[in-house]
Amino acid sequence: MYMIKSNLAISRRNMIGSLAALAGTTALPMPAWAMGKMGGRVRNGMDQLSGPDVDLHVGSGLFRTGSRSGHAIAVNGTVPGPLIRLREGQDVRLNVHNMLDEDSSVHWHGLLLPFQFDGVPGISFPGIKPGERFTAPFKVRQHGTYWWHSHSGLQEQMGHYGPLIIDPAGPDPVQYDREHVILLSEFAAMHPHEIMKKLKVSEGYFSRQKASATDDYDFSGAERRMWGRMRMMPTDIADVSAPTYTYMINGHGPDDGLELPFSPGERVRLRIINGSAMTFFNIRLPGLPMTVVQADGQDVQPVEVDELQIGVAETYDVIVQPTKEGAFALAAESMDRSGMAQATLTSQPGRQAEFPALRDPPLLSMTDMGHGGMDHGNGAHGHEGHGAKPAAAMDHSQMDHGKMGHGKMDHSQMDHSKMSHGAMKPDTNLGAAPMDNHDMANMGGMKMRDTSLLPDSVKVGPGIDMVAMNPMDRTGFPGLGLDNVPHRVLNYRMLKSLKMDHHKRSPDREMQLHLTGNMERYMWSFDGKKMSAVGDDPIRFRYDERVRVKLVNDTMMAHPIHLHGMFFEVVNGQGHHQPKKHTVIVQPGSSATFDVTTDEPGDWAFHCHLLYHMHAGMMQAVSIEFPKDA
Ligand SMILES: [Cu+2]
Repeated sequence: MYMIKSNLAISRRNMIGSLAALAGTTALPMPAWAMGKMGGRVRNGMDQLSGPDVDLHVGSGLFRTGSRSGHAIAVNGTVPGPLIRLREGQDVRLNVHNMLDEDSSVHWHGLLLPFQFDGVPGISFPGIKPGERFTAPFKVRQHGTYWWHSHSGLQEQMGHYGPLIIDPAGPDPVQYDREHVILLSEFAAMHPHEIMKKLKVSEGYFSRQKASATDDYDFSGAERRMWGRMRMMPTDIADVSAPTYTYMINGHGPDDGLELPFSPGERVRLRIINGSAMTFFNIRLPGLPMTVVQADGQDVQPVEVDELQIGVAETYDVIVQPTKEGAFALAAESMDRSGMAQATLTSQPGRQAEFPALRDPPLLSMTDMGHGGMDHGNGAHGHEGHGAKPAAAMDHSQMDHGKMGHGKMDHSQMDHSKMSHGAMKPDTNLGAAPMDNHDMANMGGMKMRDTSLLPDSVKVGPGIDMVAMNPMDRTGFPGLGLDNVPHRVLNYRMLKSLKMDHHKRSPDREMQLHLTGNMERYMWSFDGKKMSAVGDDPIRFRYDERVRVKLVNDTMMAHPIHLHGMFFEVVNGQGHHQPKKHTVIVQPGSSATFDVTTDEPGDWAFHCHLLYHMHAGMMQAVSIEFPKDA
């Protein structure tokens, strides 16, 4: 009944019904939230829904965790909304009822389905008006750990998200005795529009970890002056952090003392979902190694680590096996280390774990500014060391200028040992092409913004305040601050798909996309063009092309880039075992490359999953043509 072709024939009008009509077909008494009367308290945590018909009622209410409370959007009365549990091969009808007084939507993150059910207003459907219902009927074609969330405005920040798990049709390749869903998110008492406004006023508004004359960071005066002249902060890791956010697991802040039971000897599967708006988390359970078995819902060859960093919108399934009675801390530290989401994995109810203290905030390095290819005299680990001093450690005596795009220059006469990095300065004349001279005497070559390095596809304007001079592939990088911890940490190059794919084609063509921004003005874009400017001009693919996409990050922030509707394979050196993902972190000042087979026709969203970056314009539409015989 829900064949793909017949789905495509369903008009939008048919999918949107009224709530009155729905109420008439329902024999069961409806809870208050299902009748739009939810004005009261939102419950922390979530229920579970299964079966051929799943109903989500989007409402609002007052949410509280710890000492923070405020307005939230709840689905079926809870934050997060219900866990939707499906089985591979089943037919399902996902019904979304909008009880808000504004438009809403649900995007099924990571799900393969016809594009018109993908739930992105303005790209794949018009959005759900207040009082209306939207139905997505489709056949479930996959298994794994996923999630769902609003794609309307900033609703996701307010609680409009929940987990989605699909059990395999056959035997699960992962053996486990018990599972827990770990849905990470943040709660802010401040309204997200207020947060957005403040970010626009000053990008560093929420950063309480700025380097200042009186802080405790181990910077020399020269280093401080360098960062000051560049008008950049080495501690500028997260746009919004703990002073504004309470980090949560399954809707519970640290004060709630969330407990997850286990019995000694059990293999416990943790389905970790980063459903936050803006926060990368470092996940560890001190004393318990984690075996990663799934990434973004796709089975991978088991790999044992002690810590992993999860970007916004990514998922990881891990197995832990505590052998004795006890309590283990599940510590989800925000990447900037301003706060932590917490739960205790415990064999005895009421027994809480000791949580590790927050570690020192990581520092950005020259590599994060896109100077990755420059050998700074310490070739062994370059500048991947974020705990290291960012500037004083620079020794340009070994610099390879051939890699810096200054190939024709004669550096033989230059005395690099005299180069003062205090003289580095960004090009502040943002409107003009700044490649005026190569006078190394005044350090023209060390510009932060050499737009001559950009391809013609990038629109040069005030939306770009930095160009990565030599963006390296950093898929082997474990994440900011985790490159020098004394234990095993996951990185993308360790991910290998469980099954070998012999049918992988080599790319028919390659394209490059630049992740661009102006930190100070909080402008974010792809190729220097905001979504509003490119909405009518999507990235076009023919049906079933094989495309290699190189993402170049011309900013100092890590961006989790998400493609709707299909999986891509991260080009990570694993050949026929390249991992499939729906979201890839592109590290600051570096690149990441994926291959994609464009076999899901329709219009899809492609965007940074940092909510305020997407909202500011770091988004594109991808249009895949329909096959001729459809
Ligand atoms: Cu971003």
